[in-house]
Amino acid sequence: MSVVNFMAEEISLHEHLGTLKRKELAVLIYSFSQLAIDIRRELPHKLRGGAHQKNKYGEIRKELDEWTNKFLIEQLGNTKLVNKVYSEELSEPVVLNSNAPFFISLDPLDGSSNIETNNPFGTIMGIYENDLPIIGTKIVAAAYILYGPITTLVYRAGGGTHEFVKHRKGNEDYYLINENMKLPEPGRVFGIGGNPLDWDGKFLKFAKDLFRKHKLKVRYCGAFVGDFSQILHQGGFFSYPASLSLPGGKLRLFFEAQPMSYLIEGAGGAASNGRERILEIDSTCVDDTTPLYMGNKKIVKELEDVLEE
Ligand code: AFP
Repeated sequence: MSVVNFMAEEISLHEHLGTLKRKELAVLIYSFSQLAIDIRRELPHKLRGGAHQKNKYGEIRKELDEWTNKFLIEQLGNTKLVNKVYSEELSEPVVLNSNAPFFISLDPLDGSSNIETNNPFGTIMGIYENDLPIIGTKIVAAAYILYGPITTLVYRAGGGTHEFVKHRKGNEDYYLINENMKLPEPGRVFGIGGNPLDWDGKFLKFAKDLFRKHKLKVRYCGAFVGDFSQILHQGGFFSYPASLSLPGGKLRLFFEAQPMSYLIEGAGGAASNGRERILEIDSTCVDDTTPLYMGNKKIVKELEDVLEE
């Protein structure tokens, strides 16, 4: 991984995106980064918002979920680059501009159950040139924002996976901190969602081996973006597995798994549903969920072998 000292050699997101051949893609990702700055500003005012109705997955929506969803869709419409938006929060897609080049999958506030406890959460966006549902290998770009103690943005648009930080007061740009990221080998941490008593025996044994054999330490924050960031920086394994009560997993294929799998592959990692690469799942329903196993290639391969036995 090439680590850039941003004090000595500042490369802004704007400059970095300027190297993309597809200028419209650069504008869309940059607009997304700017919307996240507005979202971040709103967080203190809406943190205590009460629960409203349920989303299509039966989960309670927070005030901030609703606001972020509405804000992002309206503002993405203003870019005139987005044809249709599919959001985790909406039952139906929203057509913004039927002549525009991009189709978007959006998880407006990933990890919103962390709002109350003031733990990290984020926003995930997948960018496509074709309407959804579509096989993940056709994804054109993906980006996420992590609203942690600092705001970071990770994007990939065909090449490597890069990380930026919004670090200067009064300056509305982000600056490169990690270019062409590579998952460290061997990995150091793992996080697994769900209830071990609800896991298949083979997966439970595999999880114990992450301690016993691979000597990984547990890190789980309950927001995919936060857990993903730990694996991206420290290497290891993240999973929200198939379980007895949720054989199809919990995480959403198009809103969470596909964009993040594209990002981890860009950093030399792998992502699987236990049998096949996430990016090769041929789904016909945009609301599908999937078991998800991602991280260092060797560990993901080992997991697939264990589940196949
Ligand atoms: P919410 O957005 O409803 O909090 O769900 C977040 C999420 O989809 C993903 O970000 C986490 O990895 C996972 O769910 C956490 O689930 P648990 O609360 O069951 O650990």
